[in-house]
Amino acid sequence: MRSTYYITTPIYYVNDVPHIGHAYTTLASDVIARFKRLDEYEVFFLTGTDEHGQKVEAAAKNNGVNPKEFVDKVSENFKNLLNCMNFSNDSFIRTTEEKHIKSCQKIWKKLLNNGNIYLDKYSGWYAVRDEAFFSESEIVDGKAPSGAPVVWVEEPSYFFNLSKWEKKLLEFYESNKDFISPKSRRNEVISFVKSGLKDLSISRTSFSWGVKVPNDKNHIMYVWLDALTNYLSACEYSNEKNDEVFKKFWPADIHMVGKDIIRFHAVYWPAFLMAADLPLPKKVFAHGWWTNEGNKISKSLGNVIDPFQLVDKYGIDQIRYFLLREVPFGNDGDFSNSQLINRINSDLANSYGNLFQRVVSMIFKNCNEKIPLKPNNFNIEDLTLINSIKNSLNDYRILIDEQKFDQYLKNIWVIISNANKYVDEQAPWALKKNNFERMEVVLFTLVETIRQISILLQPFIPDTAEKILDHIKIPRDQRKLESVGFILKGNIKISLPSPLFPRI
Ligand code: ME8
Repeated sequence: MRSTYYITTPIYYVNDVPHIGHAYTTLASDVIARFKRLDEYEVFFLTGTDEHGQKVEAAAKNNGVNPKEFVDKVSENFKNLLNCMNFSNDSFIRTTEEKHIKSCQKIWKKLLNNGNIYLDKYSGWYAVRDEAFFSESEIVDGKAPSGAPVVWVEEPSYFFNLSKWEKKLLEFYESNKDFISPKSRRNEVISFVKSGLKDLSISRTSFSWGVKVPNDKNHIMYVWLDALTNYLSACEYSNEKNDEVFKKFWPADIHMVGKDIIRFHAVYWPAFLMAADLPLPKKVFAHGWWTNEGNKISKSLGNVIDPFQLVDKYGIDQIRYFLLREVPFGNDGDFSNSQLINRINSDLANSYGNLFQRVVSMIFKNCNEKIPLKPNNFNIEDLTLINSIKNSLNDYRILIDEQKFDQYLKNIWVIISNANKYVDEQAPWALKKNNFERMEVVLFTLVETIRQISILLQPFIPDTAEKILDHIKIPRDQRKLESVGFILKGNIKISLPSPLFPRI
């Protein structure tokens, strides 16, 4: 049986249009999902929209429409982003869907029956922008630690007995060292939990845009309990008739999130799951934050980076490559147009694009428009190049499992650069005159290297990799990871290529 792999992105608030930060998280998840499919996993890749809560309700009001009308409209923008960035999600969940609402109510009942919920009264601070509660001691200069404005809230509320789970959480982190990644985030979460957990308010009564609490019509569920449950809803947690999908995919292999929401995913979520007797996800990865030319990206500063415009201007694969190559995943990154243009010109156009262009053109012009037949007289230089990926395939698997996307790409670009050097050193244009047979071996070696590189690049730059693999006529069923280990047979008719990445 094939192994399964369940990967999720956060579900995005529909109070706003999607920006580069949202595209980034889904892109990283998309690359992992695509890689796992290449490696023959049965993948379930989920994304979606978070449509309840005070923030969304307020945004609807500002737009003069009712919340349902508003969320229907704005969630479409997030769906459009999927196409725009060539994301390969298997499902898109919206928290206003019936099956999600059923799932929230199911987990609520489970928590209640297990004795983990009680009714009391909340009084404290609430930040609508963060959709989070804060105690007096957490307030900095009258604001939430994130800088979000807070309001004082006093209302009847159901509580989840989070404090009871403190020890169990710490034990869980201890025996699952990779649960929270990267390490710096893990330390941050552990010290937060060690500093003492307070019970968590999990219902609101002062507004109504949310999932109703079962058997108490005055309360709606706290939007984060509602939102986190999406990961269960999407794999059919509430389907009472058929639990096969749930059994197959839950627990998730990885929740990909930004560092702003690590606490919800690495503290509250595992506590809810433990309290509901459900298995825990295997990993939460919290990546860093993009700024725009040194400034925090925000609507009020008017510096939101629009992924639709970027793709339109530079191309999908160019943006996909840049975002994951430029900054080590996990670190913060600064978006700079000049850096983007540098990467496109140097890495994509001059290195990879040029390698493909010159090798395929030489073959077209000198070898009767055919990739030469596989030779059997490779020398040591040829073999070094041909085997450089083959012999390190497992390293690429590890890099994906550790979310080291930039390193993965760096490794491939070392091979691309070696291949370009090899062209210069072997000088096939000179061989053409005095050793035609050797020229064929050299060109074969190069096109074989391009084949392997392009197979490995499919998760990152799917359109371009496909163009190349189509161009050299690699059958669709020979583009899996394992196919890297094959070797071209050769004698393949090709056409003259057009440039893959126009210089900017
Ligand atoms: O928090 N840099 O939704 P959200 C990098 N609905 N990533 C960024 C970013 C930036 N500047 N800005 C946003 C929510 N992100 C909840 C999630 S999940 C059960 C509920 C990304 O619309 C990053 O992944 O505010 C961050 O965690 C997420 O968008 C927040 O999206």
